[in-house]
Amino acid sequence: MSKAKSSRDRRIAPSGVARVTRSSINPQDSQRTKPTDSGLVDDLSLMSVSEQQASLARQQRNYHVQGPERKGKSHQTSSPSTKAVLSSPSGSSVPRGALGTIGRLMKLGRVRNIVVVAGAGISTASGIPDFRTPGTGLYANLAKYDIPYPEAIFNIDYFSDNPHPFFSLAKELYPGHHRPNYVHYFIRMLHQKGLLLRMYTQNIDGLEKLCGIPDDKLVEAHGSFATAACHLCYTPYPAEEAKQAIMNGNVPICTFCAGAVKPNVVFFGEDLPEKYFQHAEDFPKADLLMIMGTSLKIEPFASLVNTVKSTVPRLLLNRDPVGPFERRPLRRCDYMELGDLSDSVRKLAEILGWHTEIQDLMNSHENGLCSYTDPSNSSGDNSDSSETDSMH
Ligand code: CNA
Repeated sequence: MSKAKSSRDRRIAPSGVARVTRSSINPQDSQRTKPTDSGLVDDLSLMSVSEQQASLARQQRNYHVQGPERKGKSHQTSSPSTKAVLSSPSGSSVPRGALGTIGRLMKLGRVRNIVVVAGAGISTASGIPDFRTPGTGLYANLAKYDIPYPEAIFNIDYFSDNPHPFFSLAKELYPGHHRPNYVHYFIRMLHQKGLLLRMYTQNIDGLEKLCGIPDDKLVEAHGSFATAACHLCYTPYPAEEAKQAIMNGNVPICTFCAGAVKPNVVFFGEDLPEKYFQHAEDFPKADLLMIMGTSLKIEPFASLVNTVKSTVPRLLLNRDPVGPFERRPLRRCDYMELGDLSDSVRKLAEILGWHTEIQDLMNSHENGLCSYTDPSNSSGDNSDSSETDSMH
């Protein structure tokens, strides 16, 4: 396999905390549209008006904002009591904020090619710590691995000298101990609704495959435990044998060059899998980018989010603003919902009317019944593909 050079260097995060600056309604569109579609007018105008027009429209708007002002934290809260709600002239209220806007665009069929970009935060609800969350993240709990600095555990040169710290961590991360959570099943539902162009994940826990997202919809950008090879000469090694050795506290040794074998998880300084370069085709085609549970600190992955067209909505679902969402000005079509990811995803699912369907899918899949039938698929193929089932 040809491998391009990667640069998984840490990127210096820009300082400062960004607030969402949302554009508002286009008055001309508003006049053309029924009053009950006020939220919709607002949202669609975001796709077409310039910042100057939006600013003018803001001054002319008739709507009444209930609750706190729609700036800063009001976009970030997951508490219904402080959620901004717009009342239309007819008196009916529609959910506002990032999730309301994106949900309406999806319901209207304006979105057909969603690219999901994900990180360790989508798996914390499955009990797998992320890297950087203070207190619970792996970087805050590395004392037991006796390493000089946190990133050493994923540094290929350090591994060459001493593979034991990574193998200790690998014992915890190897797929098998954890189950996918609601967020994974939401992404699978995007696929089942025919909306998922591709999911790009940095995770190595295998939960995307385990929940039934098919291989051709998934790019595991930082590799996985599914295969193993010598870290020096790349000679493949049986993954199950590597796992057994690591679980028993041994170092699997390459039969060709006697180097240490490791699972094909991408370390700092290593090449990314060939599949990663599919991004050059996918991101220009995306009509919605969903960024979930990542600090966007690892390159080149982090910069992918800047390669969608500037008119394409980008939705960040995370605890805190990250990457381009830390900067001012934000893109006009940038949205973020800050807070617990499972809560945010569930709210979006409720707006879309998918919540029960996702729960049914999750329950049947997790109970091993696989009885869920995808309503969008008359052939009854429920995407519980053999590659997914084989991981159970
Ligand atoms: P990270 O740097 O730890 O960032 C995670 C982000 O998710 C942070 O911004 C958190 O605030 C946020 N977050 C965590 N939990 C939640 C939650 N419940 N709700 C909302 N936001 C939350 O991890 P990244 O993925 O950005 O870094 C990439 C690394 C992490 C990749 O190379 C992975 O291999 C590596 N990693 C993967 C796993 C896994 O596979 N599950 C676990 C730990 C680390």
